[in-house]
Amino acid sequence: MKFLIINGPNLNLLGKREPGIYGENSYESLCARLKDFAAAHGATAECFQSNHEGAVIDAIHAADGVYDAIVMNPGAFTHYSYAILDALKAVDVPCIEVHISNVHQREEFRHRSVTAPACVGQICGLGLYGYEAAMSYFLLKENAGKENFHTPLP
Ligand code: CA2
Repeated sequence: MKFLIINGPNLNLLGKREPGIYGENSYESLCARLKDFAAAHGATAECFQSNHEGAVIDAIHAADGVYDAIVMNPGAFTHYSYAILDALKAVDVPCIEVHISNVHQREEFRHRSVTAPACVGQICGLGLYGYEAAMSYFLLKENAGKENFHTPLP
């Protein structure tokens, strides 16, 4: 399984600012860890980060037919980017939306995601584990029905 991990604006600052909210691990260490996690499960993961909405949209378009699944933290684009919503709808690659923090414990504007309706599901509040949780879902689904794997609930 080929994963594309997309991170939106400011997530390149992971580990450098606001460690109380986003933890102490850097963006680079997150990517290394997700690549290792994928490899340990016979998969691959490529990481993409941009502070620019159009670049995120281009990455989603380019994923069509290339990747099996997208795990995306759209950052603050989550709360207002109808263009990213449309891009997710336009491609045939399933996506899970991840938020490091529990957005529902934070400011009201973070409670709403305009991008989540185009996603299989959304994970928030699990810290960086959320990315692996999303990848685990896709791996379990791929292996559903095979020996030694549980069939996930629909
Ligand atoms: O909890 C999340 O993962 C968010 O997607 C993070 C976004 C925020 O706008 C969303 O409401 C929730 C912000 C990312 C900012 O990332 C930083 C990381 C380290 C230091 C400073 C900012």
